Amino acid sequence: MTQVDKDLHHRVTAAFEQHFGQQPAHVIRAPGRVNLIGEHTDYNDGFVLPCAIGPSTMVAISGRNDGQVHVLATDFDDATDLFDLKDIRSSAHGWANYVRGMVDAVQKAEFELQGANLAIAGNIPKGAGLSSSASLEVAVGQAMLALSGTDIDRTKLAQIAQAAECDFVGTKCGIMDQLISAQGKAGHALLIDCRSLSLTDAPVPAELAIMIVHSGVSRGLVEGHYNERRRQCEAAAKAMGVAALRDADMAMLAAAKLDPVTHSRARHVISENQRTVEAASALEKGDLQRLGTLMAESHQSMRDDFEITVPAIDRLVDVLQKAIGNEGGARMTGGGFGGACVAVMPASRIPDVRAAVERGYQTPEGAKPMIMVETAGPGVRVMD
Ligand code: GAF
Repeated sequence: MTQVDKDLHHRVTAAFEQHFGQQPAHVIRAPGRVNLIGEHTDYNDGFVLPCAIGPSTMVAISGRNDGQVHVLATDFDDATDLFDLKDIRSSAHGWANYVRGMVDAVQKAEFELQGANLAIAGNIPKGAGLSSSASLEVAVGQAMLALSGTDIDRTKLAQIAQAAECDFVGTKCGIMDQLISAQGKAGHALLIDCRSLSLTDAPVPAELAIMIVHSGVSRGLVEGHYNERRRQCEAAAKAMGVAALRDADMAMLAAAKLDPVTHSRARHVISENQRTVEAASALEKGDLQRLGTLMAESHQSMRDDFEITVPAIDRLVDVLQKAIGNEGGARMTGGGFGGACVAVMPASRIPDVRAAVERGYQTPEGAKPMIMVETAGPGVRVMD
């Protein structure tokens, strides 16, 4: 266990013991993720290339025999929640809906659950676009199932977590975040085909660094923008007569009579799918120059065609790209409208790229940005 994991494990178990006056039966860890390339392609049945990262959400759990679920959220000022397994309704507290929604979705998938005490603690920066919510859903689902001694296929667990977010929370997300949190593999990114849900290993060599820089612009309430993008993509697919934009190509797009905005949205997705598949092969060949070009094109497409970047993010990506040169690349990562950028480069370049970012970029509040250097880590697991 890394020191960071040990600290988080200690924090969640200590909070559990203090609040519930007993020891947890299990502690579950589910990681956040960074997506190297392939943005807003997942809900278009396309391709993504994420990896799980070190920061995670941990859930400590023990059983109850009254059918109730009691929850302590250590990262929300020790806020608590309580609900009955037989009557799960939406809560006025945003964080609680990820827990309620996941428990509800697990039951709707016909798994038998028992009541539980849960304590939650995490170290994924919030609002950074690094999937703190998906990791919470996956950790809660795995914890509830571990308690009832039920084994679950990890892809199935991710599908249930996606359903929780779409149906209970109301963000019509794709499968990427939940699937990589569930299926992540140490030392690897995964090329995910979001139609077949097949996972192809994309090894990240040890001499390659993944740097994540938080722009300092928090991704606030972005469901509205996100759901709108999804609707536009579905409208484009329908107009072209295909099941999903995964099935469209540039010739079909050129022939289709789409309004300019819908056209641009579709162009992003069609081109991003091609870039993602090619990026996986550039990574495999160690062709950092090509990978960098594809990441730059991805960012440009998110900025101009999909319109999900913000000026601070564009500035940060510019600083990163200039510092890295042709030895790798940088782009915004995640759903957009704020959050973090991801950069890939030889590990030897970390000190000078870090210095260039600290010199060349300030958050909108005038602070130094948060910089994390990550290695690809494993997916969800029951720690004890
Ligand atoms: C968010 C969503 F949750 C993912 O499903 C994905 O669409 C991503 O935005 C954009 O690629 O993280």
